[in-house]
Amino acid sequence: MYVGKARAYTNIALIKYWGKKDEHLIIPMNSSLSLTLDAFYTETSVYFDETLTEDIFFLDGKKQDPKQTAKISNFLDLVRQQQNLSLFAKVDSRNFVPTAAGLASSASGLAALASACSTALDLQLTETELSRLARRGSGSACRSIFGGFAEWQKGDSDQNSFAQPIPSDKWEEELAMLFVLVDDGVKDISSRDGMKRTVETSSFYSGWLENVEPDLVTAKQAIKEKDFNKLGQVTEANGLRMHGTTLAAVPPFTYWSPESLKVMQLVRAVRKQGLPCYFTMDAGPNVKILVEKKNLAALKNFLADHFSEQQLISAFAGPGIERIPVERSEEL
Ligand code: 2P0
Repeated sequence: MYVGKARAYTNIALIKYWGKKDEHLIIPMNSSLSLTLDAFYTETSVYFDETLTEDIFFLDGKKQDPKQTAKISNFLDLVRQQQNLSLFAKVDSRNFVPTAAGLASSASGLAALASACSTALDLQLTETELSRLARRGSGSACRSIFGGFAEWQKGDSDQNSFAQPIPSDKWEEELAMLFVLVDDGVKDISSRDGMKRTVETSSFYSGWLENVEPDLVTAKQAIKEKDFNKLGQVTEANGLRMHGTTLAAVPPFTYWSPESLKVMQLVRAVRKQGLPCYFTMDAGPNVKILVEKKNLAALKNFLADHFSEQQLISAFAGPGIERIPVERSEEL
């Protein structure tokens, strides 16, 4: 039996990944930039074992059906193929999120799985190689190999599409991200399907591509200069543009709910009062607000009139991938 275990933290993109050039290899249409957070993470153990007759996937202690297991199995197939290995595996994955808020992320999940496989099979991968491997499971997972700010350089092949840390002089330690949970339901359109439909049908997609590389340059400059407003403005604008592309898709769709719009308006209102903060959203209705740590309490106070304590979850910059020793009692 070969065993490995790892913990990976989720990341939120400030400059979004939206669209694939190669769906099989998961080569993106554009580069992206993210902040890895401490509040949400996944721990995954993998056991490759000769007694297994199929892959088995447990999520939070519950055995998953074949459809849910397929994404995991596809990733294991890739590892098996690369290593010339024929053993099936049991994957035991646990999402650590502060509430049952539908915030489980494929970024932390697939990054943890990639690292657990690498440990189990003693692959001795560099961080770059691990990022490339995680990318094949889920694009955004390649950024969760690193703590703090990371940039996924799109590249144009399996070899040169991976994330790397952005030097920041630890500026991220002064920042926070406040999650405003407005909905915990399962999303109608997965990000994978949403980005595919947008690339294939949205007449706004070319506008997205025109702007995203300049946005990335601005974001990196802001990090270098530790300019919070510059980083916030480009984060908010980039996120809005990503969501704009979905409105022109055929058929059109949106991840926004009325509550998401309410949060956006509140962010603008509090900003007008002199508290700098900026929102971003991903493939769902929850809103994330980038704010300086020193202003987090005031922001929460402002939002407390509109949302319950459980709906407001604070996150701070988190670490990169962590290997975890497997306890003997945990073995298969
Ligand atoms: C991001 N998202 O940059 C963007 C913004 C969602 C919106 O990466 O198909 O789960 O597995 O590569 O990584 C979510 O997409 O998609 C995502 P796949 P993934 O964070």
